[in-house]
Amino acid sequence: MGEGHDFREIEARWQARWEADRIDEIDVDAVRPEDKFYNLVEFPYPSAEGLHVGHAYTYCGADVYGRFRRLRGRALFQPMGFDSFGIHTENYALRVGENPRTLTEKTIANYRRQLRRLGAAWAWEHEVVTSDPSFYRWTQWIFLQLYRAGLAVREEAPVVWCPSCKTVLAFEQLEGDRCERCGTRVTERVMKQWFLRITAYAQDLLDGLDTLDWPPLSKRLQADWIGRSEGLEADFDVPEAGLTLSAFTTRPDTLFGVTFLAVPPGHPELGRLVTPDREAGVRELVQSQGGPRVVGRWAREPRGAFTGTNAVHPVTGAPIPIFVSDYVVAGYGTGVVMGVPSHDRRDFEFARAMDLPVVRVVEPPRDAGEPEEPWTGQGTLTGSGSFSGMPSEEAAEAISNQLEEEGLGRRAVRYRLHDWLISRQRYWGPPIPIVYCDQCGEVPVPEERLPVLLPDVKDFRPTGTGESPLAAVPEFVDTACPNCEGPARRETDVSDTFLDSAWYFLRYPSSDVRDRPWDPDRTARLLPVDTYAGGREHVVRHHLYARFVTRALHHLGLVPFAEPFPRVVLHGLLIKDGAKMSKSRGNVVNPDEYVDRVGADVLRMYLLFCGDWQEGGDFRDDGLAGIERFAGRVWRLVSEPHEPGPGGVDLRPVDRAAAAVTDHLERLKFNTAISALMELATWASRQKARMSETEWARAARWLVLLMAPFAPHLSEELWARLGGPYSVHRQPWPDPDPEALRDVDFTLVIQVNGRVRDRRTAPRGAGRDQALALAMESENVQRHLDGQQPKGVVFVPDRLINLLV
Ligand code: ANZ
Ligand code: ZN
Repeated sequence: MGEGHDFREIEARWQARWEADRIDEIDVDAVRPEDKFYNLVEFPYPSAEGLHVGHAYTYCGADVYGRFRRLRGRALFQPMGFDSFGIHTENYALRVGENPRTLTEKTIANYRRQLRRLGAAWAWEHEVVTSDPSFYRWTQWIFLQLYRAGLAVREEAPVVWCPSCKTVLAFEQLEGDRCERCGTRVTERVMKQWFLRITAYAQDLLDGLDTLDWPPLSKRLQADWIGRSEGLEADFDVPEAGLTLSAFTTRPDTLFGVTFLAVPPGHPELGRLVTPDREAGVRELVQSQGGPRVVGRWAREPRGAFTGTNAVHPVTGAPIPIFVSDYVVAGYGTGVVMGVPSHDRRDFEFARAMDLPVVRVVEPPRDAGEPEEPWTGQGTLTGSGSFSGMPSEEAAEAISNQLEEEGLGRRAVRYRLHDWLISRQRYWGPPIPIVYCDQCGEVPVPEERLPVLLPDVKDFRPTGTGESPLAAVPEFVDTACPNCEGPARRETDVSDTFLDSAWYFLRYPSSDVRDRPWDPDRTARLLPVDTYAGGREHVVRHHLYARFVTRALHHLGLVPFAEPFPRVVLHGLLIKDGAKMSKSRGNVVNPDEYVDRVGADVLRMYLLFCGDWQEGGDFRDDGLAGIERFAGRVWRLVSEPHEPGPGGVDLRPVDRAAAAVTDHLERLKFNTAISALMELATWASRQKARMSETEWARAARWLVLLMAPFAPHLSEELWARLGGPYSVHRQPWPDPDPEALRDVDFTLVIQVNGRVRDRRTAPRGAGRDQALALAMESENVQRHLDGQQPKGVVFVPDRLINLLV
């Protein structure tokens, strides 16, 4: 019993009532598209430790926002589910020696319980579980649609292999040269694998970013990951070997500075390039290096060996020695580098190591940099024949034109993005629905025979042989060809978990539909998602994959929109007592424990009060105690009887608080919204005794309504005690009287070039000139203007002024 209110009893009672009344469900067959608010949050993978407070942090922020939208008139659809397939779940099952299927059932049950206790408005009737056949049947179906469209292909390629997880990985699942799941340093293998052709959508995915309301950082990270480069493919003849090597360069202006070519150890023409006397040296390099390099992001000292063969420079005709080097990435550009040591750092290091000449062909604008160092910027050309004297940009155009005219090169666009490798040699995932027949070759499983069920097996340990454990299950592998009924073998790899999460949001509205992945009418009513809330770690993985799958389905006419998440909001990192939370530090906040101790309402409010949600917060138990006291204060204030006073109380502070809370919520500033609620509660307790019955009714009701998104249980209880109609969560949001908001002070935010430099109190309705005058008075602003006059002024009435210099 914390300060007089029995939160345990109250929270349990209202949760039961809401569930019985289906208050958080909507009619997905009737909701109007303009009314709905699809509030998506990242669904968790159910781990054994239970719900992480990081998830609770995401969910509380998203839920408060969703509830706010509902109180403002939208039909909230806020589903929840479980990303229960995948290596993470399986690795845990291996550790504890339990079958992932039974383990998953248990962990999900625990998560459901924990998620319910948070008091969020989950639409549980639309739950999805990715490891359930009713879900993965459609993951397999999507694979087949992509397969038919030529977007799922099986290819032999050098791939990244995790020796500990014993499976291949996608590039997005690397952190540097380590497996993102287990931290082991990865190696490479050449294997026949399934790829999804995300690269076919590289440009579309890049262009689509412009249409999205996403944090700028997310957009930038995705754009960098896609990595578009424009440049030139320059052809270098190799008469000695009877072939031509094309090199992709983003700096055609440096063509005259080329002093070598380099190819990766796995280059297909290596056999023809290496002369007999050089074979030993090249072999040594290739072997010590361990095969082809597909990952260009690994930092390592460049090493190399001369092939014994020269190419011919396309313009000067000079002989250019060809090297094999492990700094060249097999899968990027043309897989051939034209080495310009004077203007590229890696080429420079390589040339040093190999004792190759460094010829400067671009003069820096000023005498910048050490002559010993490569100059990687632009400048004026020198030693470049008729192009000497031209600025870099102009020379790049002129050289590209000349090579194109002479048929010695062509302009080209390249992307860093690789195709998405989805095969996993593991057990716990959806089997890839393909059959191999001696007669018919690769045959897709017919849609009506889906799902290809994941069999129950005793031994689900990864084998490390390059085959999934399913390969050892004859009842699974041996099958009849869907085409000719002859003997055939099933594909034994399962697909990447990220394929499950690339479409789960399409399934939520149709989670109960049996005969198709999604109902078109429901999809048109509910999608795309209105707001997607999550952490920052998914930007190049999950968000990119989901965008790709949605786009591909859109092109196939299967969904009516190209972008699944027009708006994404990201929260910052939650820390504990100033330190990062980690198991080893033993400072991980367990949401369950806190719900037990202080209740969901207090935990929710504190999570959102301990910092700016979008920036991150610091969870401290003493801070939590402050919120506990606040909840107790509100409880006593509203639940204790009111003896009507003389009346005549100026109620404008109530309207102003409503306006402030609304404004903060619109901008996801939960912490300042809670501060405004605290101020309102303090004011109301001071005035309570003076208020008339009607005055008190208005003040108390508005306070409770404004608190409803944050503290749903407490508010429901107090609302009922005030005699309000059930439910507080279905009331209209307080609409402040504009008269009450006039002539009141507000805090003017003063920025210089978009950064906050000061704040001043100003009367509401103050004009641009008045705001500018206030801004110019500020010492700190003057310091940042550094004597300059602002070139431009952005003025947002009643909020901010931004001076641009
Ligand atoms: C000559 C040159 C001179 C380059 C210079 C740069 C600076 P981005 O911008 O990331 O697209 N390159 C091309 N293919 C490569 C491969 N397979 N492995 C490793 N490096 C490769 O990078 C394009 C630049 O990366 C290309 O432009 C090429 O080096 C190198 F002063 O060509 B450059
Ligand atoms: Zn066949």
